[in-house]
Amino acid sequence: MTRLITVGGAQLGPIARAESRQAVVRRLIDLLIQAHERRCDLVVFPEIALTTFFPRWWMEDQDEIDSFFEREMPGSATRPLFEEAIRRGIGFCLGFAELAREDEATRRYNSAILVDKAGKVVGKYRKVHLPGHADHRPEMPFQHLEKRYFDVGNLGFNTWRTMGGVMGMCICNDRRWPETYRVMGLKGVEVVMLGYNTPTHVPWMPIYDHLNDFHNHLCMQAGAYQNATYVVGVAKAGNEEGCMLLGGSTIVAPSGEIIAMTTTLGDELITARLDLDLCAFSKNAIFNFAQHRRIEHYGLIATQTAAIAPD
Ligand code: CDT
Repeated sequence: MTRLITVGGAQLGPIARAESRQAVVRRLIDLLIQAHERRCDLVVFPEIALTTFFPRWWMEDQDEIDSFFEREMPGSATRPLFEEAIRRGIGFCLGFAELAREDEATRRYNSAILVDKAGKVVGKYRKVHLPGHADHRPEMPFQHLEKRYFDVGNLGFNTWRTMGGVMGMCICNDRRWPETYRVMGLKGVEVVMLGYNTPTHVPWMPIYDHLNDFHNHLCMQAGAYQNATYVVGVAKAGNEEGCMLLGGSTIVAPSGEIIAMTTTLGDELITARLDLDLCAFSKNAIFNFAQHRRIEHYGLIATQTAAIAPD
């Protein structure tokens, strides 16, 4: 029997710094309702989907910083989203800034959760690759202070068997690293879900500005193809508080082909019907380890890797 699921990518336009959680959640619910009307089983929201992308500002007041973080999920502002999703029987993946208590210490993560059709949080991911800088750069038109505000994710790259498939998550900059997909690929992933906030201009490294769209799609298409998985990459897009954010949210098939893509820089839903058996086909044919990569090759690769490893 063919395993088919329908997924949505719910791109968000800009979120103003002053926009309330309640107003943002209403936008998310609107997109979720559209996704339900288009028969989605699951909808993917962007990275830090509940507030503006606050790491662009240097802040020193801890209360101000913490006002961008969620202490519980769902909390009072996000509960309506969970309730609407349960009512409609639709799962979702949501990126947010997480404030957690671990070993009696406060930690802050750039996180995403996977919520099943019954409203249960079945998976959590905390961003591993935190881009930008930790020092104050007031001369820049905007900053990217993820290294200042977040701890490095401590949950690894996992997969979850839920909603008819093997699901995985990563966040924004993670998508540029082949290991991200590889680790999930080795755990059988069939749908990688990720959100991003990607400035179209990086003030301290403008050399690749003109290639932003290309690199965005290049890494997701390569990750999908080489690991025989679908990838759903969803942007927060448009001019957010003077910082232009890339759009181009896409759904990529295991063939590496883009099968859906947004055409605006605003709130916009894309959908695609995924045939998860296509993943199984590629994993068992083109990328079949047992058939195509004999064990002595691992020894060779290990030797070469050891030879170039730094001291
Ligand atoms: N949010 C995020 O990870 N953005 C980065 C761009 C950072 S520019 C310093 C990305 O890789 O898209």
